[in-house]
Amino acid sequence: MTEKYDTLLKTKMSKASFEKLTALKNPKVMEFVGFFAEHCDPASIYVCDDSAEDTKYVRDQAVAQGEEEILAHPEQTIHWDGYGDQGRDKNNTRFMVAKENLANMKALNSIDYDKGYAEILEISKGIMKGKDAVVQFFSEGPTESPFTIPCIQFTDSWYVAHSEFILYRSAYTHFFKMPDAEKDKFYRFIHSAGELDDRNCTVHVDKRRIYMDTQNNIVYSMNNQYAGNSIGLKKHAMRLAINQSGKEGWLCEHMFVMAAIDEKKKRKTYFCGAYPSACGKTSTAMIPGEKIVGDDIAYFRSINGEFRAVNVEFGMFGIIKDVNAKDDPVIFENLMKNQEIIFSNVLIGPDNKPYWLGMGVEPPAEGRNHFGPWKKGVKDAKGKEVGIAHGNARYTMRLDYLDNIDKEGFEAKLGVKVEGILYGGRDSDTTVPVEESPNWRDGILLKAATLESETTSATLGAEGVREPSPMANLDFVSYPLGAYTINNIKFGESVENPPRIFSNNYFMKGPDGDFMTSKLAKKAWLHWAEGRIHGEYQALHTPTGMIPLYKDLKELFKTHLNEDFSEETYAYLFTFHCTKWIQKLERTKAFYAKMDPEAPKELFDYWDEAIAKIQAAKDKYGDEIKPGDYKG
Ligand code: OXD
Ligand code: MN
Repeated sequence: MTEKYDTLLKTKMSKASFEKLTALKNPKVMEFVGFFAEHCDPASIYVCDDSAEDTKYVRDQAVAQGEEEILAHPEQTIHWDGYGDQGRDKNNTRFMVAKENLANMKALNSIDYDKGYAEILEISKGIMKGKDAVVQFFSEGPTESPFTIPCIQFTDSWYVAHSEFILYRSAYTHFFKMPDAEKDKFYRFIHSAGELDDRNCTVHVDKRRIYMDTQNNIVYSMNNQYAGNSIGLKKHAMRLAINQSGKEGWLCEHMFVMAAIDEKKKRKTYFCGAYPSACGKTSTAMIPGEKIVGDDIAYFRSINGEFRAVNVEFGMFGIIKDVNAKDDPVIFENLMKNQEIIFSNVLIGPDNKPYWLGMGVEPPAEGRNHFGPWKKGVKDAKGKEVGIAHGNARYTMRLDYLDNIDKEGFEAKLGVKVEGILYGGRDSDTTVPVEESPNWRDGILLKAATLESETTSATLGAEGVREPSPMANLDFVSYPLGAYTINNIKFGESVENPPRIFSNNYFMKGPDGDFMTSKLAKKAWLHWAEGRIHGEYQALHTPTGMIPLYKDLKELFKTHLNEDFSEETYAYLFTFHCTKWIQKLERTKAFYAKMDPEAPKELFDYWDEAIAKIQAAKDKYGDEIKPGDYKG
């Protein structure tokens, strides 16, 4: 059985690659690689271990095969995804689900298992013909730790392989050391960029499919390059892990991990945070003076009864738009250095340097971007003017280049003890900048499940529409939303001291429609939360939680930002809006009912009680309750 594909593999692999593979003595690895070697039929397959030579070889191949080009800083490269392959393809990303389970997975974009499997095998048959493929071994989270999820990636894209060496921990040795009993516990990712055009971009994006089998922990991704579609270890593994964690009672969340630092008190307090896109996630993780552990995905496990988290990744695949010297000095400075970075979908000027939207630098009037040769004013096939770079252009970079990395948390095999969780949404008129939840359960149901993001003039369609985004994790939740929400509640309640939960909203607008605080005010909100965790500040009650006292914020603004924070601004920002909150909870209820017809009644009962409480407050104190007026 194990030898089934040996003859074939020997024709496609060097002796060294074949030996690396067989040295693992892992029948499931051999079966996976053998099956797709035969089915996708690449000309050759290179097997990587954890050596520096292999990491270098993969980058060199990405350049030699034309998926990346070297820039003016020779350690930096540019990769372009096709014009129609610039973001996650939600429509063609589907869970393969057995017929009998299709009904309650409907809202999660599923496909009948047999139908999906037949379709993906058809699309992938011979898809790698004439191409060189690569096999890599990685770990989600640190290797050899209770958090580790081993993964294998088989791809014909050297850009994907290069990105993964930057973004994840290479784990060939971990596979090598796996005890026999665990040899079949790993995730498998098979990817092909498909046929490439003369710019080395995927041709058949109409046949782009990302099909996930959460029963067998395998993801098939075909005819794409954009990292959110192609990189198995990122959002595909995340969906598999969410599913697994639901069965096993832990959590995989779309969250950063950071440490708030109180220099004077010599305190380091770990926070995790979930924010829908464009709601302040990266800028919170990168607040000057604090430390970052990870910017995108966290696993939570109870370790000896403690709530502990790891950053799943080793690098960041960050949105580059608006990264500039003023707003994001640490990242900007790193992007300017001659160090290993893959830029994607930015403009490369005649000087062979990268330019992007919101860079704070005058861009050249011509160059090359995701559209091809570009000149100011150029229009695409639909007559739409092409900007200098795509709004979703990215940089791929190791996290440990950043001088604000928290090395201790980044390396910790047992993760860090999390003391605070932030859920940050975007609304211009309802939720306060920071509010603490009385307990874990209230936090999940009133802060996490109710998260919303309001459309802005920067997004397509109408402005001011609230889009529900429970836990900012909706795109990746891979089992019914009700059960996922219950698992969140249960997990926190199972540990001794669950983190305190806080909500954030950095986007409340003043009476004249402008923001009322500077962009860095988030540092004051964070340090209020940090102080609360350490028992430092009194709080005022609202129908949904606890808010700061004016005197404490005044001091926090002075100490951390050297800014004056006025009492009028405080009173405005921290006013409780009864009707708006009731509407928000009604939207949450309707959304849950739509997304998961089986969602447990206890969730709706909870929200109905919360609505009744707010209604009673409204009857007693009026629709708009000033801070301090509410007495419970
Ligand atoms: C995302 C990302 O799309 O992290 O969430 O890239
Ligand atoms: Mn993300």
